[in-house]
Amino acid sequence: MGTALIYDEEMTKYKLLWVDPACKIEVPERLSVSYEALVRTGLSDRCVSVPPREASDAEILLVHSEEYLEGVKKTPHMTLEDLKEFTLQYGDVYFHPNIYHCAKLAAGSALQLVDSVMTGKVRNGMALVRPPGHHSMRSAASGFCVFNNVAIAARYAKQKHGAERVLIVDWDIHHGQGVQYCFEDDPSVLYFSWHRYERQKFWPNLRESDYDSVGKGSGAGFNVNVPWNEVGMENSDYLSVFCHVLLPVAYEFCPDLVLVCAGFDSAIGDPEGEMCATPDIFAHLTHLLMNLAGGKLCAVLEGGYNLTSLAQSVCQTVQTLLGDPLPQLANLRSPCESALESLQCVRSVQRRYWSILKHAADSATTDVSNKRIKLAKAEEEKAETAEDERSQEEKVWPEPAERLRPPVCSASVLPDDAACPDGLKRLVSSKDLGPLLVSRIRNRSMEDAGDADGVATFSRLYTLIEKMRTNEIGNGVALVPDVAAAVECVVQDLGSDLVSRVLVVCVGKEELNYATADGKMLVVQISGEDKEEQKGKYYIPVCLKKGCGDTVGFIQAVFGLLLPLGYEYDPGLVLLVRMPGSGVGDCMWQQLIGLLKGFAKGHTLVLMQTNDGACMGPTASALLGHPAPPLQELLTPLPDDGGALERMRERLQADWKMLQTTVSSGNGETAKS
Ligand code: SS9
Ligand code: ZN
Repeated sequence: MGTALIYDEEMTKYKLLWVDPACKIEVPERLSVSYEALVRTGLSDRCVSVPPREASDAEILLVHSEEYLEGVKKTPHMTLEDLKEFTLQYGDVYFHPNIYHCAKLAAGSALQLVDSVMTGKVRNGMALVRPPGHHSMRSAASGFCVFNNVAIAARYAKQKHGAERVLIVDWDIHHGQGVQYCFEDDPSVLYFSWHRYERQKFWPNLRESDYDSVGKGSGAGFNVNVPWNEVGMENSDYLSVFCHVLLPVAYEFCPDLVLVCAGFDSAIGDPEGEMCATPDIFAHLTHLLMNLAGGKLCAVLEGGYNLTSLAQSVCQTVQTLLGDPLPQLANLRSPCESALESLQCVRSVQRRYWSILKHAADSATTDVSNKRIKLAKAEEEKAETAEDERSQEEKVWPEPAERLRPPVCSASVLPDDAACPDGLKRLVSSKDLGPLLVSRIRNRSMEDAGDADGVATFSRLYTLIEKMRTNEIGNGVALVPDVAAAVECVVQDLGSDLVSRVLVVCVGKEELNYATADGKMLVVQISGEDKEEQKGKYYIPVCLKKGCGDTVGFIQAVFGLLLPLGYEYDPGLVLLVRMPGSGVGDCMWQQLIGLLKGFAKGHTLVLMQTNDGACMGPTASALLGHPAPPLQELLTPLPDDGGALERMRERLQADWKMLQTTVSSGNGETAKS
């Protein structure tokens, strides 16, 4: 389906013409180094190149006032002195004779991208633009921004393409107050922003950037702010907010289009953000949004002021849009106390508006306010001492690892009479397993499988896993006569020789006949039955009282439990098991496959029962990387069965830190060091 890339050298042709320490970081090279990195890595060649255009007056007026537009229109003819004076009425922004032209191209680029995606010319895309947009307001420039590119694009998508719901994800490290103001009372546009805040001490120092600004009137709940009250946030902090706030809310919102205010000043090395998330985190943030809205995602550049970190982050984003395997995020730490406090506050205020967060802890009934005061004190002390230390040391980080596409994307292991779906490579030949393995496999109970058949299937499975390990094959699906026996065989006899950690995701009820205590595998089982007790750290049964067809419950389990566990466990292989009669719907199943591709560099093996072949089509499609259809049902959520899942998450937090969503009950002195 393709990925659009929009870039034009013209947008490098304006710069700061006088001395202004606040603006000196916003340089033309931001755009040229980003583009050159895409060219150098061959990524730009793989994209569909779409030219920008100028946004029209009418389009700019979708967001801005006539007076403001008329004012900006005069800037190309101004003298240097006039430009300086015009600039003075706004904060942290500069004008240049060519910036009006570039601002029209920047907004027009966002519109070209929306057109390309909404008409189905491409699946998704990115626009590299200057000036950025998210700070500019109806009648004011701000923070290097002239026109609000993404806000204009959202109104345009509604008006021109009939989008009913637009999600804006602002992962820039600054609060896009311009976007917030634009859609504050509008329930059709959900604005999410995380931002460096430091209890209002960080620019733009607004009270309304805090977590309790949730939108107004009918727009209440459609503005989600996550303030960072400390610098140094890491990958785990970002992922926690995605898993525990943004994604559940976004899935419940069910957008027709996702727009990303893609600022990379939230990455390590940035002089503004001073955060520690590595450029490969943007691969995961992008991936996690790519199955919303049927895959329709437009990323528009905002900030990013460390040229190295910026270029790497842009490449990670575009490479993910193109569908390449995700980088492994090894050694995730726990989210820090300050991040947990923000998380807890956001969840507690948003739970009123989103039924999927209904069971989140209510901060009013816990001791978070006391904790806040202590934390704030600790943060302040840390900020003081850190100030001088930081100015001396330059951050260094390794270049992101190469993300190699396997020669074969998806393969299948099928009985001879089953058809192989288009695009999958059928594995026929297989290696000799050797007598020991053959006898181990024969000893397993496989009553309905003929002996020779069974061994042949498993030797093909072995080949498949081996080829995934060596990255000759990306992922695969196998139809087996007895799923339960096959799982046992794979985890005990086949997988364990080849990969050190296997994440087993079991949908539907299965009797577990193997030990999980050694951590070589982590089993998460989502089913409608409630017999099994949790057995230790590595066997986690999740019971949905209404079964796997309960979309809200399933989504809660996936984002609240499965994804954070997966990120913390960092498997080398994902084994997705579909038990017969699991009751999971096709859309949910495809979403699950899509999301699990974020682990183990995309190496997922799906096991299904021979007579469950009807879902082969949807499975193959998801494995090949096609976007999953949206989960419309979430718009009208069923009342769910209470806080059982929340209680389970709470219990597991001692073992799995990525499940935490509240501050610990100790004192506030343990914030990130
Ligand atoms: C420099 C202060 C700059 C404005 C930042 C705008 C970023 C837009 N120390 N403040 S993404
Ligand atoms: Zn920014």
